[in-house]
Amino acid sequence: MDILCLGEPLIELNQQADGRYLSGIGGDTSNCAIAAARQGAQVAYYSQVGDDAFGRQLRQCWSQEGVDDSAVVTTLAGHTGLYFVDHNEAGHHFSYLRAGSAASLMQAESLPREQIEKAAVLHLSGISLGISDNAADAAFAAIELARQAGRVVSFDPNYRPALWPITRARALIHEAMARCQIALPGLDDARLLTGLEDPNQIADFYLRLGVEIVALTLGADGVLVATAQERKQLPAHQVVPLDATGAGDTFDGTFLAQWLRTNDPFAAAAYGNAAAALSTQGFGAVTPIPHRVDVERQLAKTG
Ligand code: KDG
Repeated sequence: MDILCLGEPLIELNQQADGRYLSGIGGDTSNCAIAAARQGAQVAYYSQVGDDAFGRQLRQCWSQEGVDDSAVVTTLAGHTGLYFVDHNEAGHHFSYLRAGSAASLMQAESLPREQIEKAAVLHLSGISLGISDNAADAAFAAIELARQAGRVVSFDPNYRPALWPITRARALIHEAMARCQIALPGLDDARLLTGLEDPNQIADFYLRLGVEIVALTLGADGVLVATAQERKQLPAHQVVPLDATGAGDTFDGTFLAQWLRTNDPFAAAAYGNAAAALSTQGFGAVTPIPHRVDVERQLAKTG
């Protein structure tokens, strides 16, 4: 197994230009898993879904995408979560119906220990730390298991203000990040969480926490990749975004898939940068995620 993603998947209702809502699936770590699978990586997902039509829809999608969901638990204790995406001049906006969801009830005791120990990379996000105390405990326990097995841990802060206050998010996200080797923050989140403005200072902040690779996505300014030895800023691909929902998750999944192939964080970031740009060209978190052939075509076109 190349990558195991852990987090909360959600059913997505994404508002179109005509006001109608298009149904799909989302959830940052599930988006990341699908993005990695579309590049040819072997990917598994861990979460909990409700014993309901939405839970079955998610499983169907993972199976179509080749994401191994054998460790995902179906529970009667909670429902599958749901979110709406609305769009205005400022970009996209999320509203959630997720309180008490199946995923928020996940427990450290039920983690798929064997899968965590076998996957080359464990990927998680700040959303799991924010949805409930027990999900946060489960996320920290998963990080510990991966570390003890000598695996790489990757983390995207994905700060969602609707879930929790910034002071609590800061404390937990920094604590988690200090246990990871790969940091995949977006600039807006990183600014809020670190209190720093300058991307280079933000990269230094995460390197000082102990992370080995930082890939800081900068939106229209591309991506800044930093290790202790080297750093580079890669320019953004020139696209007019239609819906940026899930672009960061696409970056995460495609970066990880390419990093595992090449062991080169700069090549992986160039690849993820192209994939994330392509993912903004359609509505929804998952449908527009590109496959390897599309990303390679985009890279060839832009040199
Ligand atoms: O990055 C996109 C995700 O945020 C979206 O799919 C929904 O996971 C989600 C969340 O909790 O915001």
